[in-house]
Amino acid sequence: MSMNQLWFWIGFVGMVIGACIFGSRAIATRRREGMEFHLESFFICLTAATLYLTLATNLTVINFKGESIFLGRYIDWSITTPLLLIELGVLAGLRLKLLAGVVLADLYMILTGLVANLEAAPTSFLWWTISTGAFVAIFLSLLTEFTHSAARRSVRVNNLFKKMRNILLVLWTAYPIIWLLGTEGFAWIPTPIETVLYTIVDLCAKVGFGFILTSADPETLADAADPSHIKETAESYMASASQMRSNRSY
Ligand code: RET
Repeated sequence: MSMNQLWFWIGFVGMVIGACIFGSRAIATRRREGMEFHLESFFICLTAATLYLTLATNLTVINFKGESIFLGRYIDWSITTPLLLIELGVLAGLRLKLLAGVVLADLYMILTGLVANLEAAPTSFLWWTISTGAFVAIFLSLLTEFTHSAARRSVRVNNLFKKMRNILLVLWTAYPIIWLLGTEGFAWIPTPIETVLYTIVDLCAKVGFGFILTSADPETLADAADPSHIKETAESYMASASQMRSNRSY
């Protein structure tokens, strides 16, 4: 078994463990508000486990112009990264339209990242830059719109949001850096090491992130998930924005 394959199996087992933890938490909290966080974390790990299995068994490792492309990784990301952003959006009580915009930017980031992977240098660096542009837009929206919206929620929900936002920002930043260091970028690290790094960050961003989120105090999660709260947060945020506009002197 190659080092790549071994790490795909490790990724698979880690994600299955995550799915079991969050699945059982979702069942245990099924009659309580806030169970959606457990359920979403379960589906994130289930999706990743499934795609790691297809990578480990070579189904989604494709040969393109003589190079191995790990397509399964991109299929996984295009499903799980929107789900992770939706989790944060619900915590922040973000307006649905804004959340939809961020999810679209995220899909654009993953798809152009795949193109960067398929292309040869130097064009691949152009696509990396385009994909990183979308990443920067997401990064900034988390620090601005998400953060302003979360500031209108209860102190405990806001604190949980800030913790999860910071973890997400740090972990996600690792991806474009690994790409640059890896074989598709400057080739400073060999492909197997790149696979090890992606697998470790993936496990932290899905199992670790989900574990911290779903271990939060159940009252805070119930508060965060309350749909009337989310609506109120969005409305008060919009109202203050229009107030700011009418106060502005030209
Ligand atoms: C690529 C390469 C091109 C530039 C950028 C990338 C970003 C990828 C990211 C992936 C996040 C994945 C997560 C997975 C599961 O938990 C496509 C590597 C910006 C941010 C969080």
